[in-house]
Amino acid sequence: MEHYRSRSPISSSHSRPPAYERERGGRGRSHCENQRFRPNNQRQHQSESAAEHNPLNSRALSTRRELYERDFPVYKQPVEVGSFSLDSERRFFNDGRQMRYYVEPERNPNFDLRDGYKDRFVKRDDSVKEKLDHVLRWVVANRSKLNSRKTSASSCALDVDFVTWRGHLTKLLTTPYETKEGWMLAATKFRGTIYISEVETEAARRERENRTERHKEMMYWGYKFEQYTCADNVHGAPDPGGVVNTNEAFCTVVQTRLADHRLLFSGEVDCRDKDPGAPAPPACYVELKTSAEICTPKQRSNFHRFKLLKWWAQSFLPGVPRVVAGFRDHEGVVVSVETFHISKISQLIKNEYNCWRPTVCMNFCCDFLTFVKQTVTEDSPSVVYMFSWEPRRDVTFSVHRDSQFSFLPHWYVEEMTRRPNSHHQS
Ligand code: 0WD
Ligand code: CA
Repeated sequence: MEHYRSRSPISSSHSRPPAYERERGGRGRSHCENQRFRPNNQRQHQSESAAEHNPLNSRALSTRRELYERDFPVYKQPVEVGSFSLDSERRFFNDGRQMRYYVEPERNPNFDLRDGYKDRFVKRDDSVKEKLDHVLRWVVANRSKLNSRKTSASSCALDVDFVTWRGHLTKLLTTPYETKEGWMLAATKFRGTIYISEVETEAARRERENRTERHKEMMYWGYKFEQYTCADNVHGAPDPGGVVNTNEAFCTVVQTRLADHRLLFSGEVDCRDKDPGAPAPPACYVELKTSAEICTPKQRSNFHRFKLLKWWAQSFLPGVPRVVAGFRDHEGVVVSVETFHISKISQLIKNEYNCWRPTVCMNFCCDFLTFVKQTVTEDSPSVVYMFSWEPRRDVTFSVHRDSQFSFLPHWYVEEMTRRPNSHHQS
């Protein structure tokens, strides 16, 4: 099968820790300052392989890691352009009312994560597929912030190439290393912007419908840890006696650029630093995680190779600088708490044999988005290009017109088709 390669120049293959591009308009800036340290043989190999394939004829995209071992692509420092909240009944609010504040726990807190599972837990109905709806509601309410500044009369209604959830991008970043779960991503071009929304695979639906009682309870543990470490108010304290309701969410909306792809995406944020001197969002945000305690070298290695990959990808994308992890035993008791700085994770894993590399994740995502741009040519809200991937296969796509897969709601299409002036703001 053919594989697709980006036409972007492959400038060098040295590894360097991922960093955000801070300069404005830094697109043309060389990111090869350390070129003299670059191993030449790899560059040679990659240039040849890039020349062998004609991207314009590509119907599939390879996910083989070795194809993405090149220089780290430009990834601009993500900028928060807004936020929204979902309340206990999953209602949308164009504000930060669900923001929570991180309260640092003891190093060995003995939190009981099983507490309240039976009697103080309201679980979101995950058979309800919300698709991009909340993000689109935010776009409609904040349209003026996003309108193209240079060419207000251009065909591009929004000043971005892609709109999606952060979680979908996380899946793309981890794809070259994923061996178990495939994905389906639906893409629709509307007024020059491509919207990407996940579709649940058959395998994922079966998994969801056949979860064991133990698995369901363990899914609660992560939310319970949040309750032990978050306060609703800046001067407040956590309330472990309260109800855990997974309908509630605070989501950041960030804008950034990956190579020549302008991205707008939203991600759920667990909490923020409560210090008034903390940096502005997203740098003040804290991601909370739970994980099984690490007792053996094998467990440590698996933690580095699999868990830290997912944690890194999820937080690196929106520029969340740290993850606070609660390590729990088999009974769901948090025995220790540790902070991981996203910028230090690549150092932490560097001695791990055959481990993941941030540059592979970012280059694959970048090439996937290029592939999507080349494929998704028809600009119509009811046309869906379905990109599908299964482990050990290439990414392929199929086209669907006016099908069950169409995901841009009528209210969104109508609102965005109106002239900007006729838009009444609340
Ligand atoms: O319906 C779907 N297939 C999806 C819905 C897939 C992915 C996301 N979502 C929606 C949900 O409405 C959720 O509120 O996106 C929101 C979160 O978006 P995200 O930040 O892009 O998603 P992700 O990075 O995968 O997850 C962040 C957090 C999770 O925390 P952990 O620490 O476990 O990664 O969002 C929560 C969860 O707490 N979360 C969800 N909440 C409700 N429904 C879902 C979901 N399907 N997925 C993750
Ligand atoms: Ca979390």
